[in-house]
Amino acid sequence: MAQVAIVMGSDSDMPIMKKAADVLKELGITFTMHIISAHREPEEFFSFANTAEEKGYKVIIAGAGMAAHLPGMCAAIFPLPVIGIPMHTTSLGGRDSLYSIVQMPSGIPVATVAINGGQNAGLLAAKILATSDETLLGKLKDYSENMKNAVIAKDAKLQEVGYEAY
Ligand code: RP5
Repeated sequence: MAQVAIVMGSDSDMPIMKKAADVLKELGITFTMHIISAHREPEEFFSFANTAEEKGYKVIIAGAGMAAHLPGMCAAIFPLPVIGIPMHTTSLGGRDSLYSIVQMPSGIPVATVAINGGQNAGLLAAKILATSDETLLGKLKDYSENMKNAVIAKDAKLQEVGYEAY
């Protein structure tokens, strides 16, 4: 039984959704990944959303672009947290996706990350699961520590070689 469902409106979203999957994999969180279009195949979408709770998912990560209704419609049906990832678009720079996902009506929240924010979506899902999982919480603390050390190492290199050689 997977903990997280990752869904996206099109295979063109995959490069961003893969970042969420990579984080979950790194942290040992089980997940499934599906291409499900709320617009192009509504029956398949409703079948997924209506059965997501009984399948045991604790969080859904949903990414979509343009008139991006997939995350909001997941949140309308699935009773647990939904994280939305707005895709960058060529016509409107992803503002269309962002506004579609973030401007949910009262009562139906979607935790919206940045445009193309696949990594943060994965981390946010992990943090939600870590509220009841001490081992996962420890892994998240290690993840943050590693990030901090990477920045410190970059600064040390800058000081050593100077900005022109960096
Ligand atoms: C949305 O339409 C998808 O999430 C995708 O971001 C966007 C464009 O889809 P394609 O035309 O690339 O399949 O449903």
